[in-house]
Amino acid sequence: MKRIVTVQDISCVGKCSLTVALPIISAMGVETAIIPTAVLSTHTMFSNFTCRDLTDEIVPITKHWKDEKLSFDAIYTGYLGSDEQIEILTNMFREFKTNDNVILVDPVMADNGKLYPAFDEAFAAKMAKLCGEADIIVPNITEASFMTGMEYKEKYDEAYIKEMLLKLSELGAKISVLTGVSFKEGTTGVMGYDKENDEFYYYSNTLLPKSYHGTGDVFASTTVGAMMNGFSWKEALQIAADFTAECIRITMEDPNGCWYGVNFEAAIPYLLRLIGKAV
Ligand code: PXL
Repeated sequence: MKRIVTVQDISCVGKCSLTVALPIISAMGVETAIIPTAVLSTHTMFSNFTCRDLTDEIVPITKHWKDEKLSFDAIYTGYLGSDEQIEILTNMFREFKTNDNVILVDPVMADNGKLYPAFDEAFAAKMAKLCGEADIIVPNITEASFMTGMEYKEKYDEAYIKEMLLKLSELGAKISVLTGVSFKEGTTGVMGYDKENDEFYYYSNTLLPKSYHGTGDVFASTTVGAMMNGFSWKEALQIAADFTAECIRITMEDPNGCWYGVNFEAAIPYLLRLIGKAV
């Protein structure tokens, strides 16, 4: 069985970060070790959330794992809370990188043209460096604009997206992916660039009329899970985009669907069919 480790916060209620990554990647048949970087009562889109930082635990955990000679087929980082955590993760990547494993960084820090409240431009610059240590990165357009210095645009053409992908790839990752990319009204998709093969890949779905928190985490988790199931990066993006769209569709149709996250649980059977693991 493949084993990955994902490093991000645990928002106790919120259907994001670890409460999404752990069940989705496990359901895909992949052992999912975790390092919780902080414990929050909810994600940060709620008011008055509590937060306990766990930065001091990260190095002792990884040191123990080194002593136990544990290795990982993938390392996947999501929401990180501070510059210090980014530094620690940079060192962890160097310690646990092998010729065969995959490092995926989702530089969670911004959306809709703005940084999330906890972050500033200096943090974005540090996150850009962490992206340079990864094999594959999956920012949205806002995050990519902060990391590349390119202007954030709501209306854009293919040339803008391709230029952004080329700038992202200069950070260092082999595969750079932009999420939430649309070239046609009523659609949304992802575009990736493989710098070793100088190849772009675009995949889109019908745009659903509602957006929910945590869908980026659903997408990134599914991408990792699909790659661990032997799918190519392009197939993995397609599986992740289809699954994320299905999660949104199911949530929209649920009269009790909540605002803070998607009903990914109900879409797991669909995901298993997508990866050929349906029972
Ligand atoms: O879904 C990304 C995410 C993860 N973790 C926390 C967040 C967010 C987005 O706002 O607040 C704590």
